[in-house]
Amino acid sequence: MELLTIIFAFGFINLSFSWQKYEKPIEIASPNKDGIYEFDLTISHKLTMARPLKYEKMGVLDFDVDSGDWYERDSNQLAPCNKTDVLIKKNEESMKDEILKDVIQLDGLHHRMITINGKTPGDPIVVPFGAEVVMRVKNRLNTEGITLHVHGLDKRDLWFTDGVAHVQQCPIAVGSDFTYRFIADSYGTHWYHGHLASDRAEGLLGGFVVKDPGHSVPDPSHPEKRLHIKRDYYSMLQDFGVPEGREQHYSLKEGIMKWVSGLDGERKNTCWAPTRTYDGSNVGGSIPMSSFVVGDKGWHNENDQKTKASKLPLTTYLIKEEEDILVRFVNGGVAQGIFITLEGHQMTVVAADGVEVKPVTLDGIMIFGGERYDVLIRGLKNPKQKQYRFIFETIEKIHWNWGPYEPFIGLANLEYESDKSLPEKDEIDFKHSGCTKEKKCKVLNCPFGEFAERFNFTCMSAHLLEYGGSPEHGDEVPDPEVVQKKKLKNFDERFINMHFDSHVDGYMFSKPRGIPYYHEGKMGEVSTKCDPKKCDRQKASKYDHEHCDCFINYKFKLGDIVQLVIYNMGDGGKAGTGYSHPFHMHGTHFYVMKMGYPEYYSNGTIKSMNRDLPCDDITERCLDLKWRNSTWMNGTVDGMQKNPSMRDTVMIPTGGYTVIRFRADNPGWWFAHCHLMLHHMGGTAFAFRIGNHEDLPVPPGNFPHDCGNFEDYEIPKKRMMKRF
Ligand SMILES: [Cu+2]
Repeated sequence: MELLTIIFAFGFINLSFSWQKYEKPIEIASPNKDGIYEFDLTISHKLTMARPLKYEKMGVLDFDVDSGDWYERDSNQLAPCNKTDVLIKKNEESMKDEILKDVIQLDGLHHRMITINGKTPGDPIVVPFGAEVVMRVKNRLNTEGITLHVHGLDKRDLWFTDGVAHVQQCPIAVGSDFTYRFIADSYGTHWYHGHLASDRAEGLLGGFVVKDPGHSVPDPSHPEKRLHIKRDYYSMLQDFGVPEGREQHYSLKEGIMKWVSGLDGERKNTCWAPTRTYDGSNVGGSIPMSSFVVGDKGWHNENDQKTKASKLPLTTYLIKEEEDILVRFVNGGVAQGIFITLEGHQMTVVAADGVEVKPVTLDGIMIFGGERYDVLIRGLKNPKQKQYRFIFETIEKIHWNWGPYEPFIGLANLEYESDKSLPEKDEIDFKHSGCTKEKKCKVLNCPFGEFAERFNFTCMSAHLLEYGGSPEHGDEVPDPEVVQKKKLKNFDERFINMHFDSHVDGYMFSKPRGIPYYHEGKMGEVSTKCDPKKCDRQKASKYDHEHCDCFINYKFKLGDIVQLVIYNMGDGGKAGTGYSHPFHMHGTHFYVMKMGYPEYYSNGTIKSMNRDLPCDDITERCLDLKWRNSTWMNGTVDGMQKNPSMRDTVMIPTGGYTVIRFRADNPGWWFAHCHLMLHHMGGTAFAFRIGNHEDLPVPPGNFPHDCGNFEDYEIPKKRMMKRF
């Protein structure tokens, strides 16, 4: 009986431990007898760095770096105060794994996290293409409503299963269950996460991969050949903040973000200030970090990572000499762009946001919130050390006061399984000494055009990635009509300004109080209309929540080719500030046609906004711009990628723009937003509807219709009388 309960609780995910020394490659799940892939996801709070004891108590753990021992605090409330550290186990590997099996490490400190079946991140869900998937979400939190969105699936004809709170469904109430049933309709590396406020920052996230048993990737050294990868790893990356998710939001809202002291971790007594990236614009550095978390492991002490990495319980991927492994990187974090390098190895990107690209071999990759890169790593013939380190850096480079700034770092291990005895090394090449003036290192996806001359790196813009067909996908090529450079029919061209923090076109998105689908024709009852007569978009909107918070929504005609020019220019910090925004669209993949950058000074910082759009006075808000060169209108922009990659998330460079295209062929109510959590929560978001109301797939009859207001009512006379 007990065994049955356990199997039921975990659905068809393989039973696996939370804490394990080595990462396990992903495995395709098994369907039930009807061929359906079912997953039960019980969502509850759980403490990190603790293990369950009897009677629902937790044994609170600490890890001692120098001895490599794990200690447990005495859980007896009546025990003397000084008796807090009990050595639970010496460094004996097998016993340690057993004791730690239920532990969530994260940054090695004690946090209460939202967990999925007792883990965060949740176990990767891996299903074949076209699988019918059921995710039964059981909200067992005490006070919070939640939803789940699978980031990367198009949810074709199933818009109401996409999980955006208040746009597609009501939040799942405390104590309730909600079943998502859908088709795995996009190949590749994806993830699921909560889509209500800060829930994803507090642990509500996990992997989602669509791959077939015969999955293969292109062989970078033989273009005609395909590789079948044995060890296929999922790697969720997070910038784990010192303050928890909701605190980050309230601190911004309340204007207390300049924490000076009183925080956890090594930066406790340092005066923290915002930071800038290589081009002088802001980066996600508005929140002090405790640790990068890779999978479920990180470490809160940056100095320990710099000096004694081999002693730390870090995420470790195994590789053999000359073995090809795949690492599927996902930036599931809240704010930071992450610069990934790997000591002694190059990385070949074979897919972006799950879609195969022509392989590109690189020395570094920058990955932003919501993005995914599948990276092929070839084991060395003669490794010189046991562990090589993945180095994860923030892209912070300049202090707010324009002085130099050292990026925050985190690590994971690539460990050789070798017959030779290889030395362990704690000297890590944080300076990237392999990159020199003469032989600069190539980095994909900078949020700026190029590194300044003094850096030994060069940038490859994300729009230069090319679509790569693959046999298992039927070797399809990009929809030739959509990507043409010519005056197009049924072509819908929009210009959207996402420059100022938390805004879209001068408004701030506020969610409706009812589900739009059920309020067709009377949205005014449950939402605030965006009205340029009420909201002074040119000036006041930044702080005018009364008039500028509204339900921003765009309508696209079913079947049209849509081109969005999302630009990031104008006042709101002027040149040299502003944010590069990772822009994510639900319901459709899009082609990345072009990225335009600003002009830079020779020191790399922004000199002036890109000139393709007429934002010449940076004290202006530069709303409602169109191409300076009118011959670029209606589909003929110069410099577009001919064989563009297909993404669902893309960076909008500060001072520049990104052109994307898609065919509006998936009718539904959808959502698009900046994937920086604070920008999303602040209002850099819009809803959009593809098709007319009548074109939309109708949700099942018992789909919860509304989460709207309960209006006042009159107490019937009779009942009032009874009181006397
Ligand atoms: Cu943003």
